[in-house]
Order: sequence, then C-alpha cells, then structure tokens
Amino acid sequence: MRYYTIFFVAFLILAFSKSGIGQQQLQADNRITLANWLFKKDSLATDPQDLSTTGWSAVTVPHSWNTQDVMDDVPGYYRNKGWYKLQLPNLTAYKGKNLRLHFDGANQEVQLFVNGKAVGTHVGGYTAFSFIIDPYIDFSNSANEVFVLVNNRFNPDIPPLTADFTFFGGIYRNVYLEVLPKNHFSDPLFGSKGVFYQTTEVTAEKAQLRVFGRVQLQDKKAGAVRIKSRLLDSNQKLVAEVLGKLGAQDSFKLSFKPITNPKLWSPENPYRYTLETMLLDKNGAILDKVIAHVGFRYFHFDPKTGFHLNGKPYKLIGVSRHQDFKGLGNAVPYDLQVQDLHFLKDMGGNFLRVAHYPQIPAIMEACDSLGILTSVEIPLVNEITESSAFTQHSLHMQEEMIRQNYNYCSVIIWAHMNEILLRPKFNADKPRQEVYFQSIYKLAKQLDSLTRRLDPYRYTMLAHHGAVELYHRVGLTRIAMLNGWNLYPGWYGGTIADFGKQLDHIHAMMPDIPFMVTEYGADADPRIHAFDPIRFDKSVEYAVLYHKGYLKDFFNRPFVAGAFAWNLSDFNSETRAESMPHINNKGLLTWDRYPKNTYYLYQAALKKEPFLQIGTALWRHRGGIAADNITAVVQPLEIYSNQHQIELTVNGKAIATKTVQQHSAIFDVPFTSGLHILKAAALDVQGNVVRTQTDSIHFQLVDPNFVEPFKNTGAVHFSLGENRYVLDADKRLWIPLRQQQGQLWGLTGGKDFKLANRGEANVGTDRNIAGTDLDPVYQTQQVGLEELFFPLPEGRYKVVLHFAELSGAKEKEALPYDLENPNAVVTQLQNRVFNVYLNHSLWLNDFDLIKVAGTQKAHEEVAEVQTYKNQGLRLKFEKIIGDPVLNAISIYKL
Ligand code: GCB
Repeated sequence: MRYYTIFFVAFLILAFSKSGIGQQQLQADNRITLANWLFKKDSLATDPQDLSTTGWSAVTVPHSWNTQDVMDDVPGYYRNKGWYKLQLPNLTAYKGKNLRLHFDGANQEVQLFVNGKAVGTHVGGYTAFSFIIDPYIDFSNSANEVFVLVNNRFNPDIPPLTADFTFFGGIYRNVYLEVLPKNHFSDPLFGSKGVFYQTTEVTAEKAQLRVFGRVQLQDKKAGAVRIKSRLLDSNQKLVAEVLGKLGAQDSFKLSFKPITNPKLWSPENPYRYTLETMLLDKNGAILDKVIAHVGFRYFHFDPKTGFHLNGKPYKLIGVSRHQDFKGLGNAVPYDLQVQDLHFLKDMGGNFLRVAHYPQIPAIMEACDSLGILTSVEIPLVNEITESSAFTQHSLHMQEEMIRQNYNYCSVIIWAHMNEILLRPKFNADKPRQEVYFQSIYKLAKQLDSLTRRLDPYRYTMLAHHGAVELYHRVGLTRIAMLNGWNLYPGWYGGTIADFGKQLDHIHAMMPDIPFMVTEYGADADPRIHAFDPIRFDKSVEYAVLYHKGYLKDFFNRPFVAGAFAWNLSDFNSETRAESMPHINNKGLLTWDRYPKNTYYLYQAALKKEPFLQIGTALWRHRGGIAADNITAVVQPLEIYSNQHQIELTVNGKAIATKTVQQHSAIFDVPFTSGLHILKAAALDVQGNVVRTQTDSIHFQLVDPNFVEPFKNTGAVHFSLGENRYVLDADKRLWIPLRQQQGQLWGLTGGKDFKLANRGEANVGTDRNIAGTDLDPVYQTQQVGLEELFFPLPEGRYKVVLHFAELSGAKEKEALPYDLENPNAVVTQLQNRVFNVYLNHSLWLNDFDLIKVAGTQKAHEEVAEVQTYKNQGLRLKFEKIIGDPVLNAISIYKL
C-alpha cells in the first residue's frame, strides 16, 4: 500500500473536489478501482479504429466472457479476442503525476491503447502488470479513452498449453488507476511495488531484516533522495528504523540492526510487524511510501523428519486451490475468494498450495493474516514448447510471481512445473523424445536457478505425477530443493492402500530429498451416494474412504513433510466429461462452496477444538426399498468427530453409542417413511458430553405395496444399471433399481451397461449426455431388460421412461491423468429396435432410440395410465433388433 504525505493527500482531495471526481473514488492506497467497462467480442479487430461503435455491453470487472459457454453441451469455449473500453475519470487534477493502469490479471494476452495509441502489451494470464499512461493522457481534456484488447487464444509460446482447468478469458481480476508522485518506488517490468524485504536469519532470540528495491526518479530536482524503513509492532510502536542512500541505478539496500526476541509468526499465532519504507527528499519530506507486513519465522525441510517451523517438527496439511466459482468463472469478487481461506482455516489446515498459478493479492494477504503457509507456482503444466519465446515467457512469469509475492511471509516455497511429463511429446519417436525431455530439464534448471538467485531464503519445488521413475530418469527430481508428488492410487488405478507403499518407495529411492504430497484426491459428485462404494463411482462415500486411507498413511510417516488435498473446491475443467460434465469434482467443497462430507472428515481429523458433525452434507433426502414385510430400511449414517465416542438418537430412540475410529463412527439407522430427527452427542474419554448436534433426514420409503413412496413427493424415481443413489438439483431422489431379489416386483432381465476394458471401476459411461444435467442417471443403463413391474395401488399415474444411447460414443479427448486408462474408451454403436408394452397395450412400437435421439443424448417418453386393483404397472420390453435398454423411470401419482 502506498501513502503520501499529508500535504499530498490534502492536495489530491482539494483537486478532486474541484474537478468534480467524487472524493470517495480515491481509495486510501491512492488508487481508483476501475470496475465499469464496455465490452464486446471481436475476433478481427487489431486496433481500436477497426471497432464499430455498436454492439458494446456494460460489464463489471472482474469479468470473463466464458462464464456460460464452458458449461454447455458444445465442446470448447470462446478462445479469441475480447475488447474492453472505458472513459477514464477526469484527470486534470493529476497533471504532473505519474499515472499507472494496474491490472491484477487478465487472461492471457493484453494490449493497451490510450487515446488511440498503443501503450504496451502483457503476456500471461495469472500475474499482475502495470502500464505507465500519463504520457498518453490529455490533461486539458476530461475525455481520455482506454481500450484493452484481451486474447485467450491458444498460443504455443505461452504457458499453460494444456491443463485440467479452464482458461477463462477476460479482465477477470481488478483494475486500478494508480496516482503516484513523480519520484516513487518502482518495478515497472514486473508489476510489484518495488520494495522487498528478507528475513535473512531468524531465531527465537534475534532476527535479521533487510530491505531492498528500486526507485524511479522523474523529478531530479527533489535532490539527494534517501530511503528510510521503520519497523512497527502490532500496536504501531516503533521497534527499529534504518536510513540509507540510493545506490547504483537508483537501487537501495538497507539492513536493520538485529531485532532481539522477535515475536514469531506461525499458523497458530500469525503475528506480524508493519514495515514502512519511505522515499525522502533532501528536506526529509516523504515522497512515496510502501507498507509491507513482516512475519518472522524460520523453517527447514529435512528428508527424514519432514518440515520444521520455528524449531519444531510441523506437519504441513492443507489443500490446493483453484480460483473459479460457480457461475462466475475466474471473475470472482475478492471477498468471495477470501472466504476460501476461512474454509481452509476452519478445516484445521495450515497450508495452501496456490495451484496452478499465482492468485490475487487478497488471497496471499489472507494467508499471512490467518496463518496459512503457502507455496506459489507458475502455470507451467503438462508440457512445454521448445521455443525461446516459451522459455522467456516462463522465466518472466516466474520473476513476476516472485517479485509480486515476495513480501508475504506465508510463502515458503516457489514452484515452477506441474506434472511436466504428463503429456510427453514425440511418443512415436523416442530419440526425439529424449531431446524434448532434455529441453524440459534445461528449462527447469533455468527456472530453478533464477528462483534461487531472486530469493535465497525460500525453497524451490517441482510437482511431479506418479511416474516416479520417469521423472527420476530425466533428472527432474534433482533440480529443485523439494519434490512434490501428485499421487492418486485408489483413484486413477491401483488401490487406496498403494498410497503408503508409494510414499515408502519414493523415500527409499531418494532418501536425501525432502518431499511432499502436492496432490491427492478422488471425485465426489455431491449428488451421488453409495453404500458399497467402489473406485471411480464418483460417490461421496468412496471419496471419504479414500481420504481416510491417505490421512492415515501420511500421518504415519514423519519423512513426508506435507500433504495437500486436491482440491479445496470443485472447479471447472471444460474438457472433462464425468458425471458432472466440465467439472472436476475432487473438491472438499462444491463449486459454490458447500461442504461435502469429505470436508467434515478433515475437520474431525485436524481441528484441535472439540468437533462433531453429522454427515448429512447435501444428502438430507434419502430413500430406499424395503424388503417384503419390513417397514424400515437400514442405512449407514456416518458422524464425524475428534472425540472418543458418539451417541446417536433418531426420533427420540437411542440407536447406539460408538467409539470413533479414523475420525468417525458409522451407525446403522432403521429409516421409516418421513422425517427423522437426528441427535448426536460427542463424548470425551471420561464420558462427558462435549458437543451435541441436531439434524434431520427425510426418508422416502419404497414399501412393497407402493403406498409410502408417493406420500410426500407424489413421485418415485428409479435409476437402472447402478447401485448409487442420486439426489438431483430439483431434490428428486433416484433410487437404484436392481434385479428382483425375492421381492414381488421390480426389474427382470438384462445387465448393467459397462465400458469395455475398464475393469472393476466401471459405472456407466464417462461421456457427457447432452440435453440434461442429470448425467449420472442417464450415464447408467440396464441393457437387455425384459420387464418392470410395480405393484401400484389403483389410480392414475404418469410414467416417464428416461433413455440415452450410451454406445457409439465418439472419440473424446483422453484424460491423461487417468494413468491406467489414458485413452478414452470408444464403444461400438449398437443398433437396437424394440417394443415397449404398458400393461399389455403397445406403447412404443419399433422404438429406435438412435433414430429418435441419436447417441449420448437424453430422451424421455411419457405416458399416462390407469391401474386397477391388484393390477399394478407392468412394462414389457420386447426385442426386435439388438438389446432393449432403459436408463431410468419416473412414476408420478396423478
Ligand atoms: C493432477 C493435476 C491437476 C488435476 C488433477 C486431477 O495431477 O495436477 O491439475 O486437476 O490431477 O484431478 O486429475
């Protein structure tokens, strides 16, 4: 933050009131936020002159043009040019000042025009940048016009080239007009404030503090300029100060005398000092001032004992974070973004991997103030381009990132490549591939040496994927000071138990290099639940099992310094199909930040204060099929706690008292029809109740007479070809309907649709089903079914059959993360024609699903029917060509 002398501020206020610019526009940091712009897409124009005056719409920055098209059924999203324009506020009052347009970020190539003249360009979507604009301003005229051309096209010279996240286009972070004095701290090439501090040596007894940077002197008359730095404690009391002169090229370097008994910064006590650095004129008046916050902490990584903070072993545990939010793309208001850090803190986490790119200042500031250690990285993901432009852009981004985030004490690691061997080029030409690998090695070396040179007081890191031997062979494991490993056994292949083995293997292979698990995670579609979860079924329950296994193996191994769940929240990845197309569901929170049960698991595992939470996250409408003559359905209910035992009563009836194991206890609850009030109590080892919680579940019981299921909702929905329960956005519960099992009703014939070569982790298809958001229901199917029978009471009903042809899926982009199945599975088109009879009358005659709907597309057939006493509803599927299929059925009582 910048502050000027009282005189200067007073001058500005006066000038503002004279010029008519509302004084409220001048923020305390002498910036004006420029939020209201006009926008239009124009892929042809290269200059403001080419643009027509029509077709502009008003937008608020942060803004992205991809908030909608990343979610539709059409593959791809607009990756081209967007134009922004704005009339600057009246600037007459700023004549003689240095004016800058500062962008916190825009994706990904930017060109700025002021009053028709090209001012400058910036490359890279995730770092801040500034342009000096006063030379282009007409101070005698109140109308100064700015045009910004933003392009998010694929550019082989700019990282990221490919990644499992969406490259939302637009000015998606804040823009400010900054008013600076002629002589000021400066870092024009790298978008930082130009003042940096280092804590070169810290112990509990003393701390060494050094300040350095550069100034821009446009007004030489100010005379011999000096620099003064003051360190204040949290009560704003002066602790120490230092005065110095400018050196070569207007740079400066100041060293404080050792600070004795410094108060240390830690996640538990994020104590910060304030550092004011001032540019003084020859009379000692302040020309410019930059404020930073100083956290004194010392740390090191040890290959055997992991991370140590302020002299003590300290397990780093937390998450990675993407910056997008449901409906907003990457254009997320800063306050909403900062809320993520509160989720992390309240989870008991102490670390944020700022992945896969630098994020907004407000995020870093929140990490400092809340006490969350961080690593920050540039978006060099999956692959590189062997061009000097790509190298230069990567190096420049790394330097921007380091300089812009230098003064955040939470940062302990600078990273620069993520899974860079995930998409190895030249697979068909091995000698050429070796050359490519060497180019990657060389770039990694350059980035690492640059980082060590710019910041000798932090660690460097590369994050690799599970191909341990390959990274080691290429030499990438020996470049950075730390290795990060993104490990997914039990998700992409293997079993959950393989995680521990992999950790031991890495340690044995590289016993002298400290390492962390920079990613691990499993998809949890918040709508999907399973009581017999299996890998890749996308159920929340499988993800809970997965995270439990990983937590245990991580905490058992002191040599693993840290582990960061992938990801804090679900996020957009346009190219993904999945049960929720375009979304990566590995979040502990949903895309709009509602906790899943996995989040509660972490709270129970990590929080220090007593914790109790009934695992009803987004799953308060349950249901199930009762066996003949039974009036209740027993289903598991998981309750999370860090206490000794949990006691549960349901509708006033004691269910059980259970001992907590692996952060939870699982109760068998007999659910009947309707509302269930759940009361849980957590007990400490002495048997004292330390926490209580009340919650509720509504249960839709499907009884053998079909009286209950219509009671509250008037409808019942069954999904075929799967064991999972799906609660959709309209609160419709899809209950799995399996083959008859001694019941007098249900499904006869056929089998679950399965993808070829997928092995046991195989629930339905992995393709987007067009025309519906109910993909998980349409993605599964009963193939070759013969009959459905429901013993419905006499009455009128509406029957809806839900179909989607799952065979014949076109080739889709393979998911390289899926190491066991990196190639998308193509299923051969199955022609099928069949008849469907409804209570003996022919309903669908020669029904040809592909003809009526095509493939991978949701299709409904609707009929009304009157049933009579003891008749029920019978649907017969009669095969003509191929196998009849059905994905789901809904029955509404009319
Ligand atoms: C990874 C990548 C990350 C992906 C993640 C996943 O290893 O680093 O960008 O999103 O896996 O979910 O597959």
